[in-house]
Amino acid sequence: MTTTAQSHIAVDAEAGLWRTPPSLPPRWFYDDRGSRLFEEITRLPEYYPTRRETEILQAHSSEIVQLTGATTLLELGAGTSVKTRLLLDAFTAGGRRIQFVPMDVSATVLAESAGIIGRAYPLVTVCPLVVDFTEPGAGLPGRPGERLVVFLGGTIGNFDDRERGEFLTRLRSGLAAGEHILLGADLVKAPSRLVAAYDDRAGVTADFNRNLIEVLRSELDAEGLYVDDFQHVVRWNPVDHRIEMWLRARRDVAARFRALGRDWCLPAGAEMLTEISVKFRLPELHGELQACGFDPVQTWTDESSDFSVTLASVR
Ligand code: SAH
Ligand code: AVI
Repeated sequence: MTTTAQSHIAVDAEAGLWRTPPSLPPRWFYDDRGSRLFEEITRLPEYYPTRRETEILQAHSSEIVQLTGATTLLELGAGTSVKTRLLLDAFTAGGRRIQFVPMDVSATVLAESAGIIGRAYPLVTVCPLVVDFTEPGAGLPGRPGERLVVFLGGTIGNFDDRERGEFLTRLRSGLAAGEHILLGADLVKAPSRLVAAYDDRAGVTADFNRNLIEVLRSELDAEGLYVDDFQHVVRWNPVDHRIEMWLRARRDVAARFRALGRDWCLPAGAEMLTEISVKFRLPELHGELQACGFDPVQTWTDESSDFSVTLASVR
């Protein structure tokens, strides 16, 4: 990771690790190994969101393109942009040239996918940006009036209610009236399916979760901090309709972060909150969008109504 990333993780660790319960923002999952593990997650039999969202985009990308008329596609938390290629296909179908700006904190994944997409799409000018979409003041590139901001994968669910409101409001303020966003959001369903999607039999999500300990260890120069001391725990929280991922200490943890000059103790059985993944009901999601300055234009779901993609215009 870069020096900037190191100083950021120090700030986030100081703010989160000594709280009750301890927590860290999910962006720290995505070092090179974490990004590769996420890619593996998207192919797991239990993890339906990627397949469902792909189905929706396969069926409706042309319609989405017609409804927006955008010439610049900005993608937040783009990752490998595999699904986004369905939109790029539709945008360039008539020989139209467009600009594509994938944005992500993971510089390696971004550089790789920008190269692949640039070679595959001669009509697309690819301008990758390493950016943290939670940072205030990170403006949106591209010419106002012609942009579509794409936020796929259900990553909007990784914010809590307050963070989501702040994020959408800031996104709105960076866009011009009449521009569009395309938002992928996972939907409420049977808790057993939800828990299985985050606690897969092969243990890939457990490795993804526990990788956070390795990121903390290496980025903050920790001693006494071991991945094997932590157990992956997944719970459905019915009150906040969200999946929660935790790491539970298997034994007393007594670590020292040399980069912070601080000790971190976690008694056996204590837990750290590593990720929330909110699942939505469409009327509520539409209400939130409206409250933040977006008018929902259309929502598509897959045949089983597992996942949703909403196009909304900026008011
Ligand atoms: N959009 C892809 C990837 C989703 S995984 C898909 O639908 O499959 C979440 C992605 O968001 C990862 O690539 C991760 O690196 C990125 N990410 C997480 N937090 C971020 C942040 N704060 N700012 C920018 N990107 C972030
Ligand atoms: C990126 N985000 C939408 C994923 C999710 O489903 O919340 C991250 C993830 N965490 C565990 N599995 C996948």
